[in-house]
Amino acid sequence: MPPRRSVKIPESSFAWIARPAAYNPLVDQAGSNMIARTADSFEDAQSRIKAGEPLSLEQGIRLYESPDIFTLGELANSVRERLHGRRAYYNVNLHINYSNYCILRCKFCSFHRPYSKQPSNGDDGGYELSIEEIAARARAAYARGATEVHIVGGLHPKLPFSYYTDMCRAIREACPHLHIKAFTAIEIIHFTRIAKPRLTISEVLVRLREAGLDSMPGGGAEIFDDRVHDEAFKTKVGEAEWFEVHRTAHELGIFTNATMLYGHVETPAERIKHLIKLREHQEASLRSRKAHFNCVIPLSFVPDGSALSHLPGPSGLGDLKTLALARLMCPNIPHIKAFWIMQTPKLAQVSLNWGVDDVDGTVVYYDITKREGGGTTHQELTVDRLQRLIREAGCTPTERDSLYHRVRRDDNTWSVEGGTWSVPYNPSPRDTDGKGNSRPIAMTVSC
Ligand code: V47
Repeated sequence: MPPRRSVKIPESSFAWIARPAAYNPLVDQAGSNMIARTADSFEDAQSRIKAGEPLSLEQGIRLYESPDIFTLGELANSVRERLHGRRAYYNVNLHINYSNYCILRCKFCSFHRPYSKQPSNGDDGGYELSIEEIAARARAAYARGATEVHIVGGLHPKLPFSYYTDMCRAIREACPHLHIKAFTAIEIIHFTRIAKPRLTISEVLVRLREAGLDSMPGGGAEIFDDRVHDEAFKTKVGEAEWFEVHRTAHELGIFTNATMLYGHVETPAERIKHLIKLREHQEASLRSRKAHFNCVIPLSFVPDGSALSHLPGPSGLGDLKTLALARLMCPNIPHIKAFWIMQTPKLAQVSLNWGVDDVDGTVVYYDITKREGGGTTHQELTVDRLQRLIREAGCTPTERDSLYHRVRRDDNTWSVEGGTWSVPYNPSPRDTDGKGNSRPIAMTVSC
């Protein structure tokens, strides 16, 4: 193993928006002879990272392929520390998946169910939640101190656009300060088509915002590549539409996130190209739009139950390298999130020293993948457990809201730093560990 080298980056090089005008990361094509042609690109990459300059495709590939994994981790960590010091973010949230009926058949997805005209009584594993049920779940989470509800679902063939606006309105009414982060770009395109009369992306977003939508999650991006698209999610709208939705949202001042689903049929070069496309979009948004991406979330493919279940999925080292590359390739996107539901709490914890600064949140219920929680939808990390994972990694647990403002908790109220209101809540019930120490009752994930 090569010796560990320490990488020091001056505090002042917070240059994550800067980029030389002549730089074009897509000029080079990924290919087998590229690594040989760029023997010195690893060293070049290090100096570019130190200078806060963006990396090329070939430099990204070189870093990914390098056996010097310690230097890769240290480089990614140096960027993370330049942006966030030793802070590691989490939030108190609730995920709601409103329906698993979907008109698409993405091969990586084990969540979707075909819709049948006959009432199924749930025998087909399909479901759709009523607005009342969704509002009740949001209300209960809000009463326990959640600051965010994250809502996504399948592309339902029958529900009208009003279902989605009514959903936002009902939550907004029941929970005035709960941040509603909802609907992937793919769902937004679906809404433009089901609305009667049809609406533009901008019209859909404006109506959702009027109904209470605050920001959008980053799902549905998968891998921006035609070959991968045709092989793994052919019927889904492609990269152009995904970016059009996010561009429109940013123009309207709606902040969004961006994902990358890795570890299925794509190559490392295709991952790095995906990250470069996110960086370029971000650059345009930072330059001329009202909002931008807040974070990149590399999602580790969970093969179980999908049409690609014969694939092994990413290894632990593959997870770490991909998270580190996300940090290094996208220095202009403030946060890199490891979603513990997919990377596992253990790996999310380790990744906090590999470029990651955010581990998402308490989640509570999650139906899209089921790795944790014994195969059930109840997949929850308590705040105590999130904080412990973060502290053990040598970081300072920092509760954030959905837009990365710090959240303050005093007695039984929470407020956002600099905000003008505070929200009362009742923390989750606690029991004792038999030695008189209190502990939260819900604890389904061991780590
Ligand atoms: O769009 C589907 C992916 C996404 C699988 O924005 C899978 O803060 C792994 O986007 N294995 C939904 N991934 C999740 C998502 C997300 C999660 C957490 C935070 C945020 C955020 C966004 O999950 C889907 C798809 O890309 N996905 N199936 C699977 N088998």
